[in-house]
Amino acid sequence: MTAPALLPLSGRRIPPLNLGPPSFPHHRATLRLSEKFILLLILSAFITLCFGAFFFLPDSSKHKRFDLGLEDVLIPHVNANKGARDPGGFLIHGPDEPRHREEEERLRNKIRADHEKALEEAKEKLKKSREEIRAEIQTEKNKVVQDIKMKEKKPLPPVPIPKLSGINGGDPEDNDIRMKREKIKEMMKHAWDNYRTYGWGHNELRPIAKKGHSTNIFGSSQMGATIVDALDTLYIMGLHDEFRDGQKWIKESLDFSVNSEVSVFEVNIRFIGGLLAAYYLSGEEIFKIKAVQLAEKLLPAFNTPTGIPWAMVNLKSGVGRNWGWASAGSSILAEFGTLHMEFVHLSYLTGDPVYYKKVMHIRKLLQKMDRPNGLYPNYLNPRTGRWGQYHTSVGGLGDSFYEYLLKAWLMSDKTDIEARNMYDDAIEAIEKHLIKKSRGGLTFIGEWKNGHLEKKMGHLACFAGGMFALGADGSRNKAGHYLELGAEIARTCHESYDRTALKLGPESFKFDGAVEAVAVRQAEKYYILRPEVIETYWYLWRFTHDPRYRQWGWEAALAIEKYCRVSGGFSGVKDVYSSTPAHDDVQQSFFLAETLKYLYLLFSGDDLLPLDHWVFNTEAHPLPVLHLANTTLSGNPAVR
Ligand code: DMJ
Repeated sequence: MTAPALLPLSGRRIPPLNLGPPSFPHHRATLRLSEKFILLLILSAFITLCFGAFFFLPDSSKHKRFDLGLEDVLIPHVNANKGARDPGGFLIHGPDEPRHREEEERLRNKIRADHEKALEEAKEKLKKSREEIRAEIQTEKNKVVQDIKMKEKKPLPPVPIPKLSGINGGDPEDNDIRMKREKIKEMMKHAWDNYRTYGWGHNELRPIAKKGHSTNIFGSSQMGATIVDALDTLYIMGLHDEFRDGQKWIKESLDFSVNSEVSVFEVNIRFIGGLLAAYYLSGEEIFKIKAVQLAEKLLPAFNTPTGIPWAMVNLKSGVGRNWGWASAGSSILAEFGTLHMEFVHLSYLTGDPVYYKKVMHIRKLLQKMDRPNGLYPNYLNPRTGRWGQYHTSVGGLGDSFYEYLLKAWLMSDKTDIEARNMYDDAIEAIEKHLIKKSRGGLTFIGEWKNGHLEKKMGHLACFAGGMFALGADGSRNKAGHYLELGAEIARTCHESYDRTALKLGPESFKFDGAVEAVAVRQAEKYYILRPEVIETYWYLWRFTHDPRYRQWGWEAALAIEKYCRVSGGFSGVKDVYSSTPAHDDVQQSFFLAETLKYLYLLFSGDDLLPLDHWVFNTEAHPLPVLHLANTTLSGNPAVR
């Protein structure tokens, strides 16, 4: 059997005819037939291509027809310059034919550019891993679902406005106090105006570099954190032009559909809290709408096996996770335990119980858990529902969880007895195990780590002086004791300021032998414009009217003015024990939300934001007490 001649490796690929011996006529005939078939196939493909191109290419007559159709729909009156129509509806070219050519050219270029872009995107896609592509698809799917949901959304139900008293006023009678209050307002203007000039739309400001700044808690997007955080301070100070400027930005530019991973806690206390407070103070619907839009974006963070939310959530994809540094993959007590006030208000305003249910679920779960020595550890694993490291603190990682138990009770017009009981139990355990007196007679709150008390108190823990005073009324027959405890904490924190060169407090201070209320490690000597000490002075002032609190507050204001003020705003300092401090070049958003607000309130009359009508969230955003008559969660159409 002779094999047919091999095809050449290059050149013409069609074999010569009559290749094989006559004994294989059938084979040769088959070969010829298939060759013809291939030729036919190529020819027909070519014709199809030409035919397709004829329809596909941006042919001018086709465009004219397409143009005509759209024009009929969108522009009912034919523009005289565009040429007349013949009775059949086709354009008769008039004097502006060159313009049509230009238009065709523009369209052709656009199609070319679109194709190139699509090609580039396809190339980029091919570089990505399977996982990345899958995540992108999921993100797109989520977006579609979200968009459909938003479209289906009914308008928010009308609800009764809780009693709002004291949103203006507080003018002090005393001249000296009035002058001090004016000075604080001027500081606020300096902080705001510089942010307006150099950082507008960014989350925070670098007052020395004079540009925008951000940290990972706000994700990768610029969401104007300072604008949202500062709004209610502007409002109560009567800075209405600035307030309106912020409102305009929020309406036009604040967008939560961003691919950005944010801290659920920080976004809740600063953004949702700030928007809700701005809504209640001004009555402007836009703030309520934005607060609800954002809250919806946070809800996927609760999709964990236990319902304890992740610390972070991607606003676009809804994917959540925890901080890498947290013990055993845990969520943080002060983060998942500081949602209650805002979420109850969201349910109140929307008539949708989903928010309320989320935070009540957290509470129920915590109630069921064993607590070592009656203390709540700072770490809880959202997958297993087990505590992480046994570390309890009233400063960072724990602080506002206790604050929100007390404030949940206050905000409910003292009807949420369960929250009050949890607060009382927690504070009793804290007092027993964490609160001590130093040799020099200073009361401090230490940190409990695996059965050992670390005699160190953070600046953050100084807020507890105010909390103890606020919770005194309604405690288990120990009102005097808690007011006194609050005053002692205020004194200790004041000492931590007074024992520095700048009269500003360090981030954290020790009680160790001869060391009392002083930072030891270099890394703990900074002051980043934090509010907690001034917050405590204000609460103590409201409850006692002891002039020392105004005096201490004024000392702090002067020190901030002297050492933190720069031409581009206010900056933190790196070492409060050095008389020539280096600046950290960050103007934190909480400086405008909290530090300056508490100072302003300290030099205002008690009729401004009275505490029996307003409860301040942990970022100093005032939310009204939901008085019994108004506390329907289903939305009551009676008022508004
Ligand atoms: C603020 O964002 C809040 O007060 C929070 O509860 C913890 N501390 C910062 C300011 O120090």
